[in-house]
Amino acid sequence: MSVDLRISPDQIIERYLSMELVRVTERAAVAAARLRGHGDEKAADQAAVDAMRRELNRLPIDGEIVIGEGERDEAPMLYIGEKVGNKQGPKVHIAVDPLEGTTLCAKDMPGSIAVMAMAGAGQLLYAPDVYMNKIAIGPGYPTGIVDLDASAADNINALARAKGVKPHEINTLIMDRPRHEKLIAEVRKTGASIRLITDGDVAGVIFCTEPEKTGIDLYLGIGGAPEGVLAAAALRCVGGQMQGRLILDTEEKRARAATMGVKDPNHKYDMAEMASGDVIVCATGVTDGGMLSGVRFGPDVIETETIVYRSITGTVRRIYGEHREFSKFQLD
Ligand code: VTB
Repeated sequence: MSVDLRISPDQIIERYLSMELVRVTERAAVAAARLRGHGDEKAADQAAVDAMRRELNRLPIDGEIVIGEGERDEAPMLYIGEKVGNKQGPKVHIAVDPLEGTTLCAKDMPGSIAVMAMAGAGQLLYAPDVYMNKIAIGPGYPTGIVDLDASAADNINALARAKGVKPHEINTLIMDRPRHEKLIAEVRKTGASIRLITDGDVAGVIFCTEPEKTGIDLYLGIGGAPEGVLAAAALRCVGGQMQGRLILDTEEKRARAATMGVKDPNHKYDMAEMASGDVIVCATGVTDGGMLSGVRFGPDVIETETIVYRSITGTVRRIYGEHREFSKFQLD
């Protein structure tokens, strides 16, 4: 009996590539985790970048990095615009953060991950490496219930009403940065709680998708734009709402953004403008965190935990890997 294993072109990204992406973030996570707790952010990041790039270049794709380690002149690898893959496959755009939370990894603190997103060409925002002001909530709320341009108090009150709770029962997540002093004071006035995180706002935004589990209803504040696009891609897969605005506060940044196709420097991007079409997002834990367990190194087995999101079906898969052939990680 012969079995027809052909996959229709529109299913190539998901059916064929999602497992390949798992390998990519697994490799990056294991490489970074080897340097976990060694106090060297740069080395851990470099290890993750090398491993991720190596794996990406094996994939049957004609890929281009649209969110990466930086712009061409500042990042030798996985820079924005770099072509990856063996060129024998679909044209795809890729957003990567080989080690999201380098400091968390260097200090062996919770929450560092290796993360990437893949979509058809033109479906992920081509964003420069600048800051982004972001707001995000999980699924189940009317569209537009929160807005980046509304005050924190208005957003918290609207969300509380929609959730049927008091404002002090709303839990927010904000990055612990001096730039958020005013925002934090505003949120405190409403009575809402704040989880302050030191790094890792991709996961911070994703936490909003499962408030019962994570305790987080609302993400607020300014983080990296690359992390914003990756988070928007994940949120698109499981539902939720997100808006982001690039912070282009100098002529130089506006010019850089313009070369990447940003027409209006003040544009408020919604989730679908940051990630559209059939998107796959894949993340592997480096250190233990609320979303994923970190890599475990045993004498004979390396264990990994990876989450894979797909936008068209909303499927979320958790993949626990037990790796027995260490040579594939090229650790020495
Ligand atoms: C974040 C966070 C990262 O950078 O977006 C943040 O997700 C923003 O920049 O883990 P600052 O650190 O300058 O505030 C990280 O903390 C590190 O890349």
